[in-house]
Amino acid sequence: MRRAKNMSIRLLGVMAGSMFCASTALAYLMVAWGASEGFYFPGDPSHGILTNGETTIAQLIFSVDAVADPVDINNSAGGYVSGDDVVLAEYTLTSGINCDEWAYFGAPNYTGAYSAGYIFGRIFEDNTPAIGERYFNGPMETAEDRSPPQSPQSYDFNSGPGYGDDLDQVIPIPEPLTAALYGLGTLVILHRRRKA
Ligand SMILES: [Ca+2]
Repeated sequence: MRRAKNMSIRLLGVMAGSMFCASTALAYLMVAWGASEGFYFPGDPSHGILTNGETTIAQLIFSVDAVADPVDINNSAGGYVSGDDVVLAEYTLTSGINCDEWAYFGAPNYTGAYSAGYIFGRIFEDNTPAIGERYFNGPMETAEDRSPPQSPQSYDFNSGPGYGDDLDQVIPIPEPLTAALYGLGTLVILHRRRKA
């Protein structure tokens, strides 16, 4: 009797264990990312974006929608993304160390939790992004659930075969938030005056 009771306790344990596993099974986003052709300066395909020793930032970004939202220069803590975009991984490139002047590179594979959405790459002109500087967004691709033992999803910043891309986006002047708040304050005062 006692043995049967132990058996049932053990069975309950196994059942609870498998239920726990089922409810916590993670789907994985695994990405091998890099640039197969590199990058050149806007209007000057004769040289790459870095001179020897210069450093810049490449990012792997997740977006729920299929839109690469513009760089927000005020969001340095979040990797300069805006809207629903989230930086998954950053890779610092230094010409002469882990890339050449064209910033042709292969970053370490990214592994994280999967959720439905898109991924894209971004590279900046240098490692201290500023208003008016340039950056490039790679192609937008659907994020894939690549739970092990599958191989990582492959992501290439360069979509055009046989040639690099130029940095075709300009970091915009941020929205004047303080001016907008000031304007809102003025409206409230006017409204109150009208009521009085
Ligand atoms: Ca987005």
